[in-house]
Amino acid sequence: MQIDCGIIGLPNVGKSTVFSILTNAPVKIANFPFCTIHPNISVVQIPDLRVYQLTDIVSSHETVHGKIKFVDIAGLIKGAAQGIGLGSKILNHIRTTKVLCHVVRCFDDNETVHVFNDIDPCRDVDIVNTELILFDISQCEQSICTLQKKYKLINENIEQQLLVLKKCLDYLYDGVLLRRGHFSKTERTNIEKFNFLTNKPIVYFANIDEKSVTNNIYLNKLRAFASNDGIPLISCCAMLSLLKNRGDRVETAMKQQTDILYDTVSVIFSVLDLRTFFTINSHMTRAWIYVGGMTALEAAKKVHSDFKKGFIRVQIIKFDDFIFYRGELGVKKVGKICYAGKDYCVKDGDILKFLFQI
Ligand SMILES: Nc1nc2c(ncn2[C@@H]2O[C@H](COP(=O)(O)OP(=O)(O)OP(=O)(O)O)[C@@H](O)[C@H]2O)c(=O)[nH]1
Ligand SMILES: [Mg+2]
Repeated sequence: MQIDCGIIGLPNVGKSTVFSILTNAPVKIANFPFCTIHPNISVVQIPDLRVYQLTDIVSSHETVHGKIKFVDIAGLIKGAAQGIGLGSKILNHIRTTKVLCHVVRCFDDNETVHVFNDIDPCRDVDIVNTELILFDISQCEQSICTLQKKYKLINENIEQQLLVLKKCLDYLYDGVLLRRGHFSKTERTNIEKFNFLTNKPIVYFANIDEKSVTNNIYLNKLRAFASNDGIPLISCCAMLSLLKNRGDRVETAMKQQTDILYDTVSVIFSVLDLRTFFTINSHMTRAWIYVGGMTALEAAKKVHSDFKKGFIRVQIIKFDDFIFYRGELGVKKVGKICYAGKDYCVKDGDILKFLFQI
């Protein structure tokens, strides 16, 4: 499954710097607002040590890791949703992403321009949120209009969609982010397809400076704000990637870079309830990313449609057993291989083999 994460925030707060840390991609970083105009997009491997451990034992020819796509867009300012700055077009680039990473400036530096001339992370978050709400209002109004025009004869399904859209609009007019709204499970499923930005899970990325790693007042404020809202927060000094580019303290910078990608991916996995199962054979060791609650039959379909069609049962080896007993044969010897039917709920770290007939 494709995991994609949109990187948002005010202009010149370090979004592209964060993007370059996460992806190692060479991007334009400069000290002026709207340095990024066209989105930067890069796909990276999900760091999961288990994939290497499995490959080591299986010695397969190919190793396929899970992947995550990051999309770094231009900065948002007041009125962006109405076309000010680079306008609402930029927000379209992140409409289909699954999660948003909101970069917030938490460093003092007179040399680096802030669009409001002072540092106030909570205010900055509010401004960006307002733009997301305004963007969603226009999307929601358009969708209501299209549905009403397209279907003169209202059928039950359309009526349900219209009802839920009107409920969304009420929340948005009241300044409520849709992810905080109260919706039933069916309503949530109905909303999903409209890709509203305020309905996406969000992660705050506090961009701090090296000088105040231990006691940063901006970070403390943002942390309190985030915790009040139940939003996860990652903090890092994005500047470290620049140090690396200068060839300065290369090792430290690279280690931090890997740690930041690891932390970011872990938080994204947690907010999206993502897990990993594995398939192994002499050709390929492969990590598959899935949303929690998936059954063996759904997993079979993910791997190959034939596996689903002719599904008989699934063989399961736990990752820890596979490592401890050094492979399938070892696990078999101690009788730790399990078999289950199509309704088995796949667990993180399961190594699956599908038994099927054509
Ligand atoms: N002092 C300091 N400067 C930073 C830090 N992170 C980024 N910067 C500087 O902030 C400026 C903007 O960085 P970018 O990564 O281009 O910011 P952006 O948010 O992508 O900017 P736009 O694309 O214009 O919206 C650059 O001059 C960076 O060097 C940091 O942690 N500390
Ligand atoms: Mg940028």
